[in-house]
Amino acid sequence: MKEKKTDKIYFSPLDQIAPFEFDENVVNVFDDMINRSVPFYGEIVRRQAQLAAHFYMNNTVIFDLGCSHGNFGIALASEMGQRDFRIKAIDNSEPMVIKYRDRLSKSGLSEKISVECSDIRDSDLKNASAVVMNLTLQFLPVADRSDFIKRIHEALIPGGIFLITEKIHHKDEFLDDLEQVFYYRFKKENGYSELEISQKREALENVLVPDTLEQHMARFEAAGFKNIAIWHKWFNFCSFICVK
Ligand code: GEK
Repeated sequence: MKEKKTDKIYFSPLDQIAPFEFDENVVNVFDDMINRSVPFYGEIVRRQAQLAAHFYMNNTVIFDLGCSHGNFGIALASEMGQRDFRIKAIDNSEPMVIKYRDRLSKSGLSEKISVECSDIRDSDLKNASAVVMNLTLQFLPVADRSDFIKRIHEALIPGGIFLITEKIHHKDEFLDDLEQVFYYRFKKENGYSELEISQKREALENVLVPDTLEQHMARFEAAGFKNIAIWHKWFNFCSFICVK
């Protein structure tokens, strides 16, 4: 039976907390970490796979930017069944990419899904009927974000969709604090201790930099998206759909 690996990375007190990285330790416990840290993660990925399957056009590509070890790609493949499709998945963490390729070869999907190990900012984006970017824009330098969203808009065919999920912060300080309180409550309910929560928070400081909902909306509009909607929101997590 496959052993379920539990995230214990910040379980013991650490003398020094290094900036968070998607290294081998994280990759080994990634599914446990993301499911216990992102509310409705499974639901979000499943609905995005259904949306991407709905909008996919023959002879186009679906991009998964910051794909990690491929939960979206695997969900999309199951949604597509016998239909042909192409995904180009990109991540700059080598251990993530190795694990994703291993999953693909075990499930016979290597022809349909290609995985590139590179910075998404250096990637060649074009001919896309769907672009998915979950919990990844937040790791790019703030100064690069608007141009990158513009490139995504340019890469989409007319009628194509951009699906993005981000951790956000509220522009109102009082409500921002309230969202944090409920977020840490969620993590505690999922078995993380106060120490784990605070050490992880320190590791993510200046690494994961969230925007407000309004900043995201303004950026999507400036890039040229015509129809923009929030299709899922839970306190400080938000999933958008933008149609070109
Ligand atoms: C999921 N989307 O399972 N270029 C390429 N990859 C990057 C970059 C970059 N500049 N910056 C970060 N990454 C996935 C979850 S995780 C989110 C995404 C999280 C990659 C990084 O290596 C990691 O795999 C991913 O973006 C973010 O739906 O764990 O908080």
